[in-house]
Amino acid sequence: MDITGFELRRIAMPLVAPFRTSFGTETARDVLLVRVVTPEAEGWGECVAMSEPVYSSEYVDGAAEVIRRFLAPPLMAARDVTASRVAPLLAPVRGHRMAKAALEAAVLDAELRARGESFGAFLGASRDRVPAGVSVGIMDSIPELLDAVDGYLAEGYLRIKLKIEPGWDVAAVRAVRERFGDILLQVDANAAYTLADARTLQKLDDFDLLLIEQPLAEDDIRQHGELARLIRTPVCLDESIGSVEAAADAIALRAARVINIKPGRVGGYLEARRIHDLCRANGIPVWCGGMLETGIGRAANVALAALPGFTLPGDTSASSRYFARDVTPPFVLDDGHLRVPEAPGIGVDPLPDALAEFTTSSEYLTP
Ligand code: OSB
Ligand code: MG
Repeated sequence: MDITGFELRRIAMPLVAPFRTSFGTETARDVLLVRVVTPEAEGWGECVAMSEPVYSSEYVDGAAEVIRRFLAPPLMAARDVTASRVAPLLAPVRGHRMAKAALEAAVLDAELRARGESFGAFLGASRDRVPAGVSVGIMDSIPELLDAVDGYLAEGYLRIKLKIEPGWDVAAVRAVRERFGDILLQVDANAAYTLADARTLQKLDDFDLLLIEQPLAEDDIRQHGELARLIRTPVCLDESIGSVEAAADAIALRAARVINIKPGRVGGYLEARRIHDLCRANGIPVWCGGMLETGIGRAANVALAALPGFTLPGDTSASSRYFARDVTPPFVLDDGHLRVPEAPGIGVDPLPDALAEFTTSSEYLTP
């Protein structure tokens, strides 16, 4: 495919409730969408960078700028661009994986729409639906947390993930375990602890958690290995895994017994599949993380989560967990699961009215 142009569209999506993590509170999702135009088909990609560089070093304005100046031009100058050529063409630019992933996803969507193949079929999905977990933010009080978890369980979510930070950890986990009994339960610290907190984290051993996600800083892969020897709860890495090489290091250092795969964090769906394949060959379970995506990113994530190595429920919640109105037909929970789209490409089309309602800016890049 030759690329005619890229539309960069910014949308502002109000969240149904504030979402608090150890790095801050989100009340709206500020999203950069990429639409690639080619003579054969158009394709959509969602950039998962957040407004501020607090989950990782990327942020939305920076992603838009690096796409405009450094990433879109080489793709528009190249001939016969396919998704598999995007990462090699962009390799001279260091980092900026979320920006690169959005471009690769848009090109892959266009390529698959042009040949009538779905994301799931292309990636190697082995199921037509995936179990849904839900990520529950830090609350002002334990009663509020218990109400929130109660509501999600009543909706049918099959696994609960509690966000934790120093001061909101052992008591919150104990309260949820005591109230709801034998549910699938895990925690996510978003890098809020250090090895000096090992004694606190050991206290979580009593609660039969599926895993503790990213307790230590992004760069501390070796220290995660140390921590893993001090606690019984399996350590899962999120922020630390930016590539298949990082995943291989984490496995070799015994720093991760489980890996959270987010396509945006690792530079795209093709790298995400490589990490899945590596983990599967090494007996490391993986699950699909989330970044509060709209239906565009969610559609592709659900397809990825249907690969055979995704043996744990992901943060692939229904649209209603995030937004009163989504930009695609909403993803809904059915018996605790989301259906994998079967139509070509990501399998869903943005709704023009919804897109128009949330759009804050749009620009069209041409060669
Ligand atoms: O660490 O998994 C995370 C949301 C934004 C940034 C980082 C994370 C999260 C979540 C929510 O936990 C996942 C989701 O429901 O999309
Ligand atoms: Mg996480």
